Amino acid sequence: MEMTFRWYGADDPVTLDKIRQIPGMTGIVTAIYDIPVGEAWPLDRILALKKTVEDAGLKLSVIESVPVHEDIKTGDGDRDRYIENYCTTLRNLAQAGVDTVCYNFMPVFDGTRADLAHELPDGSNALIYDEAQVARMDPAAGDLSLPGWDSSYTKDGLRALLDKYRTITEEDLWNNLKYFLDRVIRVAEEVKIKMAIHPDDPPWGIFGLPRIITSKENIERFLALYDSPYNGLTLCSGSLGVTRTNDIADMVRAFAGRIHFAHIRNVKITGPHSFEEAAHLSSCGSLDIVEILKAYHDTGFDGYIRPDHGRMIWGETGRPGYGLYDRALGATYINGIWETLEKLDK
Ligand code: DNO
Repeated sequence: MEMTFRWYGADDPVTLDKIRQIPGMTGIVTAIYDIPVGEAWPLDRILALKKTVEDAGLKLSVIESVPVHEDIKTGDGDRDRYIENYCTTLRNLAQAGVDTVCYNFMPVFDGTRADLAHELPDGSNALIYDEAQVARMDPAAGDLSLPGWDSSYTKDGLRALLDKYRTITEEDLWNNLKYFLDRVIRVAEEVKIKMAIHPDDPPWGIFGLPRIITSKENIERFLALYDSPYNGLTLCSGSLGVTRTNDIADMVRAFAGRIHFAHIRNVKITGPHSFEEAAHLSSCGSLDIVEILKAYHDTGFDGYIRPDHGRMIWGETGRPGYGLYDRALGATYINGIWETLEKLDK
């Protein structure tokens, strides 16, 4: 496996120089953030990003994410043009040496939380999802602040988009996903980019919007939509793991070969549809991180891995979930487990 860290670009208070000092850290996960969703990423912009990362002594390992335009998810409007642009982006990324791309197929909202800075008993702050709190939120009010969301919609634009989704069922979303995969994976195969869909976070419908990448069964269905190693997964333990019926270690074993990117995050389940994000250490949350890593190790995982969201600790401020300190602790914990598994194997 290759250890990586997410970096949000030149504005990220967590700089590449700091990331390089985390033991065992070699790869960067990032994106170009100022190109409107749906437009193709020019090769020179990608090469400039790669140079910035390499000048800092790191490798541009994964793009998270090349976002999918809503017309593709709703299956109307300009979807063919946006798919064409998506393919151009993949071709350009491949030319720059990128081999893994993460994306998601969540309607309108990406990872959704009730509170981005909930204070835990130890004084740290974490992202939490509380069913009752989310039920009181009005997405059309346009005041949602979410960890990984493109918030560039106007209020009217958002309302119109939410209206459009009223008639879109889960089956429609499956069909539109297949339409996308049939066109994009062909190109991914040609240019050798492993596509890695990120599961829905949380893995259930929110605000009346359908979500489909939510469970083992649905992931099996997803993989069968286009049966190719290039049609693969970002297996995010914290997204899927908030539902007790999702057994992450079992999925790692079942989907070996199709998982290209591993997100390691621990979560503490606090109710049927409620959870808090936790420190990576197994005993801090509901997931057995050693079991999960053992499953990756046993199945010969050789893709990219990254510590996922961290809490805000030691007075750090910055992008919720993406501070330096707790994620660096997470990386070190993962490296410790992995080193142990490697030695025990010999
Ligand atoms: C939030 C992240 C998501 C994720 C995308 C992948 O913190 O988990 O924004 O990067 O869904 O496309």
